[in-house]
Amino acid sequence: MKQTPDLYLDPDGEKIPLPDADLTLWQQVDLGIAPADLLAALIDECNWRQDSVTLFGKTHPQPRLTAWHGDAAYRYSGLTLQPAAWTTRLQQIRERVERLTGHDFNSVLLNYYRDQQDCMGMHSDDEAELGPRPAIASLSLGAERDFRFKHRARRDLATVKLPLRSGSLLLMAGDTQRHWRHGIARQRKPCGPRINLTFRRIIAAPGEKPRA
Ligand SMILES: O=C(O)CCC(=O)C(=O)O
Ligand SMILES: [Mn+2]
Repeated sequence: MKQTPDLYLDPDGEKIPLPDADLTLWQQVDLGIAPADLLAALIDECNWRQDSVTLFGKTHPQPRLTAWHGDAAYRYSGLTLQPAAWTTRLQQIRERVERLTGHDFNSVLLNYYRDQQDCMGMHSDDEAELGPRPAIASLSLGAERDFRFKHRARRDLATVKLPLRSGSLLLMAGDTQRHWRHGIARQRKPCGPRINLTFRRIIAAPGEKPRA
C-alpha cells in the first residue's frame, strides 16, 4: 500500500555541532516536487533582479540575482526590497517548511546563483527587523555549494564549511546570527545554477546594514 507522502523523511533533522550556534540540517525535505523541477520553475517564474549595493562608499552590482516575496518590506545595504505577493508555489513551500521546523515565517528572500561566479559575502542576518534571536530556514535547490561559517569573535575557530545539497533545509536559530557570519564563496570549480530560499520573520522596525 502506498503510504501518505510524508515530509518528515528525517523528522528531527541533524544537529550541527557548532559552539554558540543552533543549527539543524535536514538533508532531504519532501517538497512535493523534485528539487530539480522546483529549481527550473522558480528560475522561470520569479521576477529576478540584480540590485546594486553600496559598501564602504563603492557601488557594485550584487553578484547574484534576488527576489523578495512576503508580507513586509525588507531593508539592507541601503536597499528597500518591496515584497511581491506569495505565489501558490511559494506558499506551499512555506507551509512545508513551517511544519517541519515548527516556526512561522512571513517572508522569503530568494537568491539565485547562476554559476560558480555568483556568491554572497560573509554576513550575519542580524538586522533589527528580524529580532534578537531570529529563526531563519534556508532551503537549497540545484548545485551543491559550501555554506561557510566564521565565528565573529573567536579567532581560534576555523571557518566551517557545510555542503548544502539540493533539497536540503538548514535552520539557523537561537544565537547563531549573534555569534557567526555565513556566506557562499565564489568558486573555481564550475557548477550549475543554485537557488536558496531563506524564510524569515520580519517583526520590528527596519534597520540597515551593509552586505556584499
Ligand atoms: O545562499 C545561501 O545559502 C545563503 C543565503 C543567505 O545567507 C541569505 O539570504 O541571507
Ligand atoms: Mn544570510
